[in-house]
Amino acid sequence: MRGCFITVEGVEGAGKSSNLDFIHHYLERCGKRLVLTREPGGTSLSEAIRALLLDHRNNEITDDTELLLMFAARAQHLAEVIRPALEQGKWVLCDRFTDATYAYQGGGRGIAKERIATLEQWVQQGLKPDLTLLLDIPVQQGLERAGLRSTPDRFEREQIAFFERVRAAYLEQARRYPERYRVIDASQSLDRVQQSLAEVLTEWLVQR
Ligand code: Z5A
Repeated sequence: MRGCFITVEGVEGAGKSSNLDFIHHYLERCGKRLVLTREPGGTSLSEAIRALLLDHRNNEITDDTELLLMFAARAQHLAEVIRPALEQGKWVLCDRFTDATYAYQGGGRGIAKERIATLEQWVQQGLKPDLTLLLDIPVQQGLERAGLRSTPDRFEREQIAFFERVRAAYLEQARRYPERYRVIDASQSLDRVQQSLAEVLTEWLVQR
């Protein structure tokens, strides 16, 4: 039987890194074998593309180039890691996926959704996450949390208006796909966020 594909999304400072281990261990305690991976990245080629995308010195990257690099990294990641794992019945837990493209390149950069959808169809051929956990936080609060980091990457140098558009695009995706999206209030304390995640995961596991 094909494994399940779970993605975790959120704006800057939402706490994805802080919660991925929790989600991973929670699902393992429920008896699931998991592959933990991330986007952009997850293979050596895709990690090299990630380095190009995040390097703050690459400020000549155009919006279209950024979009195509995201999907180039994704195509390789799907072929090498995600599809083989799912076909072997493993579950895949991925830190960001195509919803991030709709949010950052669509909402943030203003690229038309139809253009992203064309690439999504081409590269994914219908494969979509079974569950997307959106860690939602007001942009200002997220940026204050993330501000504790040392060297900002190419995305982290964007202005607050960019991240407001990213958050709005995520929430629009959540409204559009209620069957696979679960929105978690990430403005709470870490304990409360993890309690919410446990509740959502338990309910989702029972329903499927
Ligand atoms: N990107 C894109 O544009 N298009 C795409 O298609 C894809 C990605 C796939 C890299 O992603 C960039 O790629 C990303 C979007 C773009 N750029 N941005 N921005 P990434 O996922 O690797 O980068 P990230 O957003 O910086 O993720 P992160 O490292 O997981 O950060 P985070 O969500 O901000 O989480 P955190 O490091 O766990 O939390 C930040 C701080 O808050 C940290 O000090 C924590 O201790 C603290 N924290 C966390 N939770 C709490 C709570 N509940 N209370 C108090 N403090 C907390």
